[in-house]
Amino acid sequence: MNKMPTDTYKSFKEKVSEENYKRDIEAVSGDIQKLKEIVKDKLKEWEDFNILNQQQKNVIVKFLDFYIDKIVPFYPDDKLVKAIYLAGKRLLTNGILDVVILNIYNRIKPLLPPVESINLRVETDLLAILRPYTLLSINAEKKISKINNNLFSPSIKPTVIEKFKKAKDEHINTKNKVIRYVFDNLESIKIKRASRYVFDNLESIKIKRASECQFIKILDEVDIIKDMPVYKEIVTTHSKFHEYVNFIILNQKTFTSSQKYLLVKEIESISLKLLYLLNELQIDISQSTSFIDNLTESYNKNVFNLIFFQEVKRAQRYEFPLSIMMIDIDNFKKINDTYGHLVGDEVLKELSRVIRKSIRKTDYLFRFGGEEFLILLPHTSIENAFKVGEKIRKKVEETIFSNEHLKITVSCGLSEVKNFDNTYLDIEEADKMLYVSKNSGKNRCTAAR
Ligand code: GH3
Ligand code: MG
Ligand code: MG
Repeated sequence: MNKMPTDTYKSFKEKVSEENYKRDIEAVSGDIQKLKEIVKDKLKEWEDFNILNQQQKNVIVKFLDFYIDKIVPFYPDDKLVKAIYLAGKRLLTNGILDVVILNIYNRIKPLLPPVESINLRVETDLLAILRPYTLLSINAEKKISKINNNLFSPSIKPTVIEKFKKAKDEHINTKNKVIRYVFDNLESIKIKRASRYVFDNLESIKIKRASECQFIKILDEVDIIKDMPVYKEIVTTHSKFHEYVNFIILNQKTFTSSQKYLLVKEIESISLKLLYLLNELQIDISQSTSFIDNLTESYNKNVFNLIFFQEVKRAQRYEFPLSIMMIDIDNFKKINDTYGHLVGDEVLKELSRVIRKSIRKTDYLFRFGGEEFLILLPHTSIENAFKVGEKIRKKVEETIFSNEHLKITVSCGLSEVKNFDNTYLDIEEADKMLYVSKNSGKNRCTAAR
């Protein structure tokens, strides 16, 4: 999938040849150097610039400096187009609103030398810079998932896409609630926008920690994202959003209306960044779904060796324990035979959810065989892994599965990685322990000690 805005430059290249462009640039090269200085000075007077936080200001200054100096004088080739696109992405991830960029552009435009080809070029660049923002729009987003679905096989599961959508809706809803809360009874365009959503009552805005937020809880149901760098960034950005909101709730009475306006801008920009990152995450997922078991959304066997190897090396190097747990459903054949495979599948799906809730974010859940799971527990001794196993076993025992209200039990076998030169032995050991559990009555955990 090509997100690069090369198409944007097509009409520019049709209108302006490289030769002519070079000639024009040469004629005004002094003006362009001067432009850099003028912009730097004028920037400080612009209202849209001054409402940005320090980090955002730095990003803009650096960008303009780089842009005028290193990008504008050259005829755009693929490398330049990519650089411009990445710059746009950077502005977006820093939560700088597209209106701010447009306003700055509108102020730079009259400062440019009055040469048609250069003006056309800068205009084309603006479109390229705004491309990542366009990708954010809902329609484009739908298109992205569709394209990804066709490109990568197996594709993102519809349930994962649903979860993302749910998480986004949840966040947008909260954000709009907060904005309404900030404005309280002030007339504003923002309120009109926000009122498209249903608000139960404004009092429902409470101090909430980010980790308690439904947004994160929904995302946490997607096992595969926790190792992705973008996910970590989402968690950080989301925490920032909550810190901000809590600050607003605590100080609401003291804000003046112009302060409120700035607060809303800030909230909008953090939100924008969050939505953008979610989009990125969705793309990352679609590219790695071949490692994911479609039914249970846990890792599949393909990726086990890779992760296991890495974790074993880490455990050996930093000398921390690493445990393996095998889980197998007891008498699962009977469930399939009695209620059919679809019900069996549902049980598998729910079981993986139950397991995931009982393990750490740093643990790995693999679907190892049909109804057999393997959990890798870094930083966990066999004693502690046994406790986790018991926790899972009891939770499964208490859970009612599927619409058929089924009860199931599981057996576990555990081992700790000891044979660093031949770790296969340790997996085999866990398997043996599972066998012991099965042979001594099932619904139990056995650890190799
Ligand atoms: P035990 O307690 O000894 O484990 O008995 P069991 O019936 O669970 O026996 P076993 O582990 O040998 O059986 C595995 C069964 O799991 C066979 C098959 O019917 C079922 N199974 C395997 N993969 C799937 C799947 O993807 N979906 C469904 N519905 N069933 C599966
Ligand atoms: Mg079984
Ligand atoms: Mg089995």
